[in-house]
Amino acid sequence: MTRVANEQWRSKITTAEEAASIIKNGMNVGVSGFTGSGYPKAVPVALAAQIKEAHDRGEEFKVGIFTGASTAPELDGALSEVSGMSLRMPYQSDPVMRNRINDGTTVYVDAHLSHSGPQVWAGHYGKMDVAVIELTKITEDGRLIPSSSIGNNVSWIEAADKVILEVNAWQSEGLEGMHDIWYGVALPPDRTPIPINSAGQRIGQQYYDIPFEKVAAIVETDSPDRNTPFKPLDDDSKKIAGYYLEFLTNEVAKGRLPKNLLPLQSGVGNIANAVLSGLLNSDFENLTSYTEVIQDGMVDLIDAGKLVAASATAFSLSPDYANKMNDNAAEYAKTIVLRQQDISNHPEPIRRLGVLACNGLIEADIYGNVNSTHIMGSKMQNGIGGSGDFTRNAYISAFVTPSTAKGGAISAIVPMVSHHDHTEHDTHVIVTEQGLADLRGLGPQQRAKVIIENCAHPDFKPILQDYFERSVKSANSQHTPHILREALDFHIRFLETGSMKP
Ligand code: 0RQ
Repeated sequence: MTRVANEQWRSKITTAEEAASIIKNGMNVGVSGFTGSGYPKAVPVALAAQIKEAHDRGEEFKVGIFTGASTAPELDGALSEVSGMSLRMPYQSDPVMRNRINDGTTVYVDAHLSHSGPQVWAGHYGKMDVAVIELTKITEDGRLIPSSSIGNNVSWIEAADKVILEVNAWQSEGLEGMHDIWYGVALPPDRTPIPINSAGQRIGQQYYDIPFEKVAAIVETDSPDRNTPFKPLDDDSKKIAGYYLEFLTNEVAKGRLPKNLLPLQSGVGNIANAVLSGLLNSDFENLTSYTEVIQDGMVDLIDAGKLVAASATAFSLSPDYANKMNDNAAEYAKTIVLRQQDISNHPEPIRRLGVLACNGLIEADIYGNVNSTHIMGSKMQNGIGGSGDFTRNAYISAFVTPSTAKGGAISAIVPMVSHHDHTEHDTHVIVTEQGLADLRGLGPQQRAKVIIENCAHPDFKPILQDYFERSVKSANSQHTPHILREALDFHIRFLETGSMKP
């Protein structure tokens, strides 16, 4: 049965190729999609084919692509394969896309996720020509039901001249009712307070408002989201999760956190999932979450009755969990609220609710500055994503990482970060499999001692200690001691020898 149940909207149904042909060289295109969910499955592939044909004829054809966050091989992968993107923002994690960014084919604007929609809407990137948005269905009475992510869709629909809709029959009809679209978002000077006082509070409506005339085409699809399986939890992830949960337990014991904690935010990757698994086996109850993605571990916590409200903008599930979500979406909608990303990641509710943030990093320095994006100060990995939105505004901001990378050749704790995403001011806790450094209330030199002592790998502890002690005695020893000529020696050594070890 068709998912476009309304007669009037049915008149707009066409093929992916027809719809893609609306998009021309030089256009800015806003697409749905966030961490591999809710992205359009057919139009970008058709567009990539048309770009390739144009390139084969020797014609210029590149577009600017704006998303919620990372997408999938059918979008970032397909368009990167044909070198079809002039610009990409605000977050990606696709290997082919990453190569295009690093070889200079595509300009990448690595923006905070909460800023990205409003900035485009306000015209900071010029005009948005077309939005391509995935839906679950169009109801008989013409309501447009979002799919497995909302991301920047509301901003793209508002900003674009024309909208192409993909209606994906793979998405569960049970998703209807899970979304919360707040049309109170405005640009300055017309902004008003966001009336969210608890993680699960609904403040808006369950469907998009899109003027009928603005929709240029509707394409029907039936394709799964890109759902990547999580690696089985390794010992280091379990240790890191253990230290973090012990820290939270102590905070409760000291009366600094309520018994059911505060709303949890959990970044991408295995360690975040290990923390969620740890919570499952803990005594914590009545937990809530104010975050950007719903991961497997959260579904388990909901099933166990431990997570009672979860706010996000998208799913980031393994294939098994995506199927489970699809089968039981209507039931999960009692606990999960999907919001637009300028609300899920907005500093205002994050501060008001007192979110406990937990994010990954590439490297941290001995003073607590964090690099989340660049390998050896130069190569883009993914992007800052929502990590800045949450760490800057969290009640307690933790970073979690293994203490080494590349089989032990690289220390994740370095004298000075080679690229800067989060400053010392926003880093309250660092956790590695070696231990936890609670940096709250400490000055720079105290922080250095506790980070090296508790978090650095034994292979690197002596050389970090040596650097710090010599910095303290050096001519440049003031509030935050550094020997600037040596501060990046660890990185230089790795680039020259393949190891940070001397
Ligand atoms: O490279 O795959 O070539 O081996 O970096 O490392 O260990 O797989 O890291 O999946 O935990 O992600 C910061 C990238 C960590 C992630 C980051 C190499 C390592 C590997 C990836 P290979 P892992 P994880 C809200 C939160 C920003 C967005 C964010 C991220 C590759 O957490 O993207 O936080 N964060 N969003 O070998 C050189 C080092 C290295 C290193 C790791 N010190 N030096 N290479 N690597 N450490 C959620 C969203 O925004 C959706």
